[in-house]
Amino acid sequence: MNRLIVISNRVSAPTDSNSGAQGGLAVALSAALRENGGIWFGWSGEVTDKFDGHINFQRSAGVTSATIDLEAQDLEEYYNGYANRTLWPLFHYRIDLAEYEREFAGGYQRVNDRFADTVRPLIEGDDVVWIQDYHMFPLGEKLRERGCGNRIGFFLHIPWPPRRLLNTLPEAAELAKKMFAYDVIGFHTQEWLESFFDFAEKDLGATIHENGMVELGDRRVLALADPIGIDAKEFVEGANSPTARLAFRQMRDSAVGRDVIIGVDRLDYSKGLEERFRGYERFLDKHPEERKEVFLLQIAPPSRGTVESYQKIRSALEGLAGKINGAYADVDWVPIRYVNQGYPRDQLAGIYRAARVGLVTPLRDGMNLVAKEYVAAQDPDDPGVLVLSRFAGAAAQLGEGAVLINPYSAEEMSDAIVTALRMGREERIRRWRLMMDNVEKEDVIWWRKRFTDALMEEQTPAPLPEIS
Ligand code: GDG
Repeated sequence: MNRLIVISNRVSAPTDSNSGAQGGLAVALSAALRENGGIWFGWSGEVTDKFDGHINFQRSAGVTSATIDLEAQDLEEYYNGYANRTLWPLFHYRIDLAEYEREFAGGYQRVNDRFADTVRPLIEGDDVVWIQDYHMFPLGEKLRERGCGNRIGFFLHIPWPPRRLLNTLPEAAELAKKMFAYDVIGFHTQEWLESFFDFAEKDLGATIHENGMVELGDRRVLALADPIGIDAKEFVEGANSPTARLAFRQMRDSAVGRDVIIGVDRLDYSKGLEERFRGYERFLDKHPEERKEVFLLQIAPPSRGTVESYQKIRSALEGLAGKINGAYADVDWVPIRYVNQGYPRDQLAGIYRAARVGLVTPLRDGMNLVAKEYVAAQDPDDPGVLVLSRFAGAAAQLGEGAVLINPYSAEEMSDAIVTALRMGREERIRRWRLMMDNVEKEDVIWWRKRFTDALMEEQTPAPLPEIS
């Protein structure tokens, strides 16, 4: 069996202190590393005065991780800069927020060189390399330049934007050409895959073959749609754990008979939180009879707080929540409970289960795992309703069971909340079953296998089923 070398910006391999607290992606990749052997390589999270290429190896729970420290300037230009101020907004269709600075692009290349220099000697014989996400687009090419002839795959966890948007990036064509250094590239949905095909064909002159093979000059890459899932089994167990049961009871007690509408998102402008608050405000305005019967619990742990656009969205949301609460609250009721902190996974599962409505309304999202976690946490005999943005990758799999909305429309959001609150138990169970079947079948292990099978066996995966 081939060893697997996973490379990502941060390493979330299991450690003695985080076991049980890893997310689905980390669980799936750790399981693959345990089965195949290999290494998870990435940035340590630590800053050093002078980069020296030193690798810190650790082995825990059957997984070896290898990490490097980076310089403060690296992080400013590569991570806060190119990754989070250039690529993240652009790939989420926010060219108004995207910053195109040469030093960001330079720092991004430099850090990818540092990754390539340090990881290259660790790659042996027939190891298979799997690179994760937008921090590392050029890494495959840089490994090739250093003589790496191994199979290399790349998975993009965020959308691939339409070509007319991508072309606002000065080095768009160079960036896209780097995808041809890989053997297999994966996207969450058919839509992102087709956006890539479109760019490859129209802007690079590549040829797209029926089976997903894309040819540019003498390079060929297999491009596929491979939607990520959650560890459904583990999540269902978590939702039935003593911690989750306690969180469920406490939530229901504090709701005093009111329906809970839940939102859980990293505090990020792509998640559509402002639009969600405005949609909820519209609902309160149009349905006075529902006021005091419900409240919105929005959990939004801050992220990327050193980037200005994240500071802005944070203060905009504080203002908006304050305004809505000020306008509608009464002595015995507050319409929005807005919480800027994270909770342990099992506790979160109990809170999801206590909520009658899951509001997942990103303006654009590669997949969105919260939607799947909300579904997995429900009580099969009395499940809640998922209200889901049609612009989340998850809509392609959960669209038949969820109430789909356009998150830009406060009217649609308001109507969907009413539909969800008034939905009868039978209809809720019917819709939940449709979604849960998918969450269980296309879980994170399925996702990982679909990709690594293609990468290791050069096998083209079956096309995704069409969902009307
Ligand atoms: C990127 C893509 C894609 C959130 N609050 C708490 C908490 N979370 C966890 C959720 C979920 C994860 O964070 C968020 O995952 P998402 O998929 O929703 O979003 P991104 O972070 O933007 O992830 C996305 C994903 O990559 C995977 O490919 O789906 O489209 O943008 O697991 O549960 N976890 C805990 N406490 C919290 O308060 N424990």
